[in-house]
Amino acid sequence: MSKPQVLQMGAYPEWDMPPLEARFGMQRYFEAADKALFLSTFGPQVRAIATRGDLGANAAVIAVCPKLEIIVVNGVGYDAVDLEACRLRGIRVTNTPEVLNGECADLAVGMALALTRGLVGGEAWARSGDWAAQGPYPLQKRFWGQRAGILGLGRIGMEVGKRLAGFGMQISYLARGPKVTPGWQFVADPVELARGVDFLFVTALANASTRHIVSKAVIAALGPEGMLINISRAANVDEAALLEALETGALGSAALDVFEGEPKVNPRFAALKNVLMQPHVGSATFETRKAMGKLVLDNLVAHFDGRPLVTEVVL
Ligand code: 8YV
Repeated sequence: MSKPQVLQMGAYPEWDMPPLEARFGMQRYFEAADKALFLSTFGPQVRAIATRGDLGANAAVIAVCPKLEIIVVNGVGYDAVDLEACRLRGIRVTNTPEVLNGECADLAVGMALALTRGLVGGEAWARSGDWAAQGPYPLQKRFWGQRAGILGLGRIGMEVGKRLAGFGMQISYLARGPKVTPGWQFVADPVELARGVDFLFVTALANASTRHIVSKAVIAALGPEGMLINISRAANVDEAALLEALETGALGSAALDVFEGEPKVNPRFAALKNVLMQPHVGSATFETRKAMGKLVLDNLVAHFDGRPLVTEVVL
């Protein structure tokens, strides 16, 4: 029996490919020189799309795959998948939740600590000879014991909170409603949340209702001593307002793992010393990416074996 044909939207780590190729016909869309021709050639045969959180599957791609049954996302974020197109056609969607919670939370807190204590500049100060030439590195700000807000208290947000509690932080959060927490304060409004904290961590899933939830007003409320940390999606932040606030000093600093138009990043960010930039590496460790790749495989195999999916997204 011929293998089910799978449209692979982007590269996966090399260790993911042998088990996928053993079961499926992996059609590498991302390697095609003429992508329109590739889709017209393979789209009619495709029964599954294997994609990534940053790549998704838009309506145009879904439309040229009339036999499409399932879209598996290597990533927890499925905002780049056209869910309405999937709902209309009964196409199933899976993602890779839970396995990356700790990794993403580590990066969020690590970025905030590094930026607060000037670790990037300190490394350059020690390595460049500035220490010997100019003396002690300039004093930085305290991280532990400050006030932290978590915008979106989902699985990743909870892990961020646990880590911040270890730093003795006073924690408040915004969610659809109050959650069971170890004494953290629920705040229903993002501006009010931002006004009361020194650090604002953005961990909310990205969808139409969260677009620009970090608005100009939220950024202003966070203020000239505040730090914004975003490990979710760039769409959750008004990036134009963020850049203006960082350039004028209306916002103190930002630690960002996601950007509009990534991997092409607005060059204005690179000119700013009050920004720590990371190249969308929240889940990017060997251990977590292996776990994510296994979920992609397990969901595909379960679907075509007629078994329940492992991590199905409720559409
Ligand atoms: C990567 C992510 O973009 O989990 C997500 O949603 O954004 C990241 O893990 C990618 O999906 C990893 O393949």
